[in-house]
Amino acid sequence: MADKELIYPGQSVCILGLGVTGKAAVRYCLARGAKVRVSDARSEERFLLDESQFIQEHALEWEAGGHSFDFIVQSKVLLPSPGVDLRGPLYASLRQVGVVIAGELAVVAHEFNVPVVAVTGTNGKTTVTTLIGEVLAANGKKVFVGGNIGTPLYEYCLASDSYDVVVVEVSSFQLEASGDFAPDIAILLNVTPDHLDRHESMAGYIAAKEMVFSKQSVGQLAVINGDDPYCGQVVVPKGVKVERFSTSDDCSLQITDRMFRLATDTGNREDFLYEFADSGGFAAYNFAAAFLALRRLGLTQPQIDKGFRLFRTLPHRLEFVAKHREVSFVNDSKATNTGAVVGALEKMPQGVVLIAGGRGKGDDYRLLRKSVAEKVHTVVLIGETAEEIRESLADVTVCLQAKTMEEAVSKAFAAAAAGETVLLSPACASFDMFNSYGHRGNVFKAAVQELNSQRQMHGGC
Ligand code: UMA
Repeated sequence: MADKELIYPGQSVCILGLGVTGKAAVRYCLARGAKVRVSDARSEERFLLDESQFIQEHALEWEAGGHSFDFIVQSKVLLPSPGVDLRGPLYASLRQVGVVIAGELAVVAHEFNVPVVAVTGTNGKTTVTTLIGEVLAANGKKVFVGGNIGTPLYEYCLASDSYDVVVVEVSSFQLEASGDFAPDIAILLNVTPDHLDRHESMAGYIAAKEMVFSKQSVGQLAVINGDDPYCGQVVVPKGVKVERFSTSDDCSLQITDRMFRLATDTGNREDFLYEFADSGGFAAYNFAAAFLALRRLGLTQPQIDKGFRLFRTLPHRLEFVAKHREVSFVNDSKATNTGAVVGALEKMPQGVVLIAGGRGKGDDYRLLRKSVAEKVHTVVLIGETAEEIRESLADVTVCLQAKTMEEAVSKAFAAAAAGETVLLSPACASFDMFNSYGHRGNVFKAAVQELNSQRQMHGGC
């Protein structure tokens, strides 16, 4: 069955999970005339407390406290939220009796009549999605920016406005059930271990990432990091144009010190200065990927240059917070995997006190050993993974433990000497102690400010 026919008047649909995606899915399906029921894993009491108004407003049939075969099987189509892990016997049984399981990308795949840019990768997705959106907007384009960044694509379908371009951040969870979704430009920024509790292995994680290209065809573009070994394993369908960005000279865009060297049709190189971008590290790769997409969308070099210069980096990504008694505090709460922490430490001078830990995602913390041994003299561990990280790092650095972020900041500050940096770069998700990485970063920033006011009260300088 083509994805096009999935949701239509009278179709019976069950939506799994009533979070951000689930609520948008309800409104999308009702707007398309489907019959909708909802199943959520939250306890019945919690679910009613949080959602009774939404349920009443949309007159939904529902179950809570888990997902049951008998409830779901009354629908022909099942729309899971990205957080739902589709392994397991329930989903196998539902498939066996003919229930179609489709993620958001599969459902909306046929809804686009403007160019779609999809951005994926382990780190930098939100930055590159935002960057492309902002450069387009700065050049007068009406852009819908959505996906994993926070606004479901269902909202694009429901919007009364018309747009020139859609830019969507896509996660491996969303790609797992992406059906016929075929972006005109698909970007793969990098792949390092993440979400291995869900994808089981690196092979499973890469296979999910590869889905961003799998339905592309002739005339569409794949933009891929040419320096990343895992990205090198990805297969792109025949006929799809591939443009790679890397530091070597045999790719579409060569990253050199402060310059992008672009391959042209004549075989020569055209240079583009990027002095405005935070050079080195991930930043140059992020700008390079965005550059190739923007060029493909028809923007000229001066137009791209203008947009890049206006761009300001997002919070919680190596965000400088404050300096107290010659100790710098940096908030990198968005670093929820080891690859991101390694990238952050690469940019740090010697003498780092690292605050790390949280909810694990199957990552192997031994991947931090080299960078930590080089730059970090003390790690302050928080959250559920504290012991696991300690076991991975105890012989290369001093490991301390803290129960709260406030305690972690206080211990880190005490361990840091003048001229050193306290870096929050957790390598883990935040949900064991906080609502989101943003919440975690804000609590860190507040604790740093509190430290300052306490010192002022006690007459510190
Ligand atoms: N639920 C179930 N059954 C389950 C799992 C969850 O019923 O097996 C229910 C929960 O009780 C809750 C709802 O589902 O009611 C939550 O759904 P969800 O976890 O899919 O989250 P949403 O609120 O729909 O948000 C999702 C993305 N979340 C995840 O992928 C976990 C958001 O990305 C995204 O912004 C939003 O859709 C819009 O696209 C967040 C994220 O952490 C920021 N993403 C991961 C990442 O970036 O690393 C992939």
